[in-house]
Amino acid sequence: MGKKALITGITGQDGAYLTELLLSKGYEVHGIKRRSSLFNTDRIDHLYQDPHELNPKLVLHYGDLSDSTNLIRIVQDVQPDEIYNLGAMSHVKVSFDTPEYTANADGIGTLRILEAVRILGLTEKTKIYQASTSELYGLVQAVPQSETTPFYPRSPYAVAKLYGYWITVNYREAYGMYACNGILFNHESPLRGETFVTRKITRGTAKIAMGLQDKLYLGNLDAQRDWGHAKDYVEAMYLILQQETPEDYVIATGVTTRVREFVRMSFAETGIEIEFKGEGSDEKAYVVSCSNPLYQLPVGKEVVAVDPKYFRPTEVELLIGDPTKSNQKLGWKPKYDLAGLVKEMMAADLELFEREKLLKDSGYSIKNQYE
Ligand code: NDP
Ligand code: GDR
Repeated sequence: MGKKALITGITGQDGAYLTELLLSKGYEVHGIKRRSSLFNTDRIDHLYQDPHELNPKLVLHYGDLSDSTNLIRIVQDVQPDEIYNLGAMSHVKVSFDTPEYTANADGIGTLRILEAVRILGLTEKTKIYQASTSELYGLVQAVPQSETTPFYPRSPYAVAKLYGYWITVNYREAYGMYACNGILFNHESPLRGETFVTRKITRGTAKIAMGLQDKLYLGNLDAQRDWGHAKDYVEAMYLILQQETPEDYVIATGVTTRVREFVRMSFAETGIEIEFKGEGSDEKAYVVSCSNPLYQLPVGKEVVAVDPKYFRPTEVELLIGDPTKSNQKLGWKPKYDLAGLVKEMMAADLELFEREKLLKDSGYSIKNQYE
């Protein structure tokens, strides 16, 4: 019989790619989705089967990481071989607005998963993957950051994830559970949430190039991130649970890039060259040339400006991961580089807004959604 996996956060970016991967490996996949007033399964709808079919390979359960009774019941029903705990309030800036909720879902939520497995007597059977993060490193202590670099979290999100990290280590040591942290650096894709910086940039760039948006407002353009592709990173999650012994791993590309450069690369995908001028809150980017006849903007047009409302009370300035351990022990290597990632994200967003452009060109008024 094939293995059973339970994924919290199945409706998110990573949940969708991981579900696709595990289904392709013959797993029966169970996912926990939250009740919401609108449909929230867009990212996995293409994988979903009619629940009335016999033995569906993908099963969704209503639930929430803040409800331990619900988690215990689901783990009891499913009896999973592997649990991937991806559910979280995952937006760093928003965690400053909702710190208590973030601690509950991201910190105590991890404890609830571990306890469910322990209470149900599944410690020998069920392996657990905890979605830990490079945000744990926070204020730079050393670079590149590896499994042994000290943590210094800089947001309520990162502090909640710090609890999740250590409670996972503690349950492994105290109860002999196969429970591991993947310390994943930023990973993006066309499925990335619209308010994270890369997707905000590729969406904004596509809309500006098509004449659907005037300008893109961003925060700290100097921040440096080690960006990979989510498709590569879910492979690592799977590998972490297939080892002889449970251990923690850094998953990263080892290359870091500034937000400003990500913006420049995105515009370049439309044939629009831009240049940045000014400093701090006064920095702006202007059009220098347009080589693609489809995307013509006036030379000198201001396309990017800084809005300090996107600054964070405490920022993580520099992340660059050292993936040596995962390269060597897991045999994991990313297939995408940053150029390939930007190309794929831009192509997807240009296609997404093609329909909107057609409507606009036909005289329909378009409602803009800004972040
Ligand atoms: P997303 O924000 O795309 O997805 C988060 C998922 O968690 C969604 O399915 C969301 O549901 C669900 N969720 C939120 N709150 C709760 C809750 N209280 N109970 C149950 N489910 C909840 O994140 P990603 O897919 O990008 O990231 C996956 C995990 O990896 C997260 O834990 C994140 O913190 C962590 N991580 C992400 C990195 C990245 O660069 N992407 C890097 C390192 C770690 P809904 O769809 O209803 O909102
Ligand atoms: P991050 O991702 O905080 O690293 O967390 P995000 O894309 O939100 O920010 C990256 C950097 O870009 C700067 N920035 C902006 N960010 C946003 N969202 N919006 C803006 O307008 C903007 N302008 C500049 C930020 O200040 C920051 O320095 C992500 C999440 O997926 C976490 O869940 C995960 O743990 C980490 O990555 C690794």
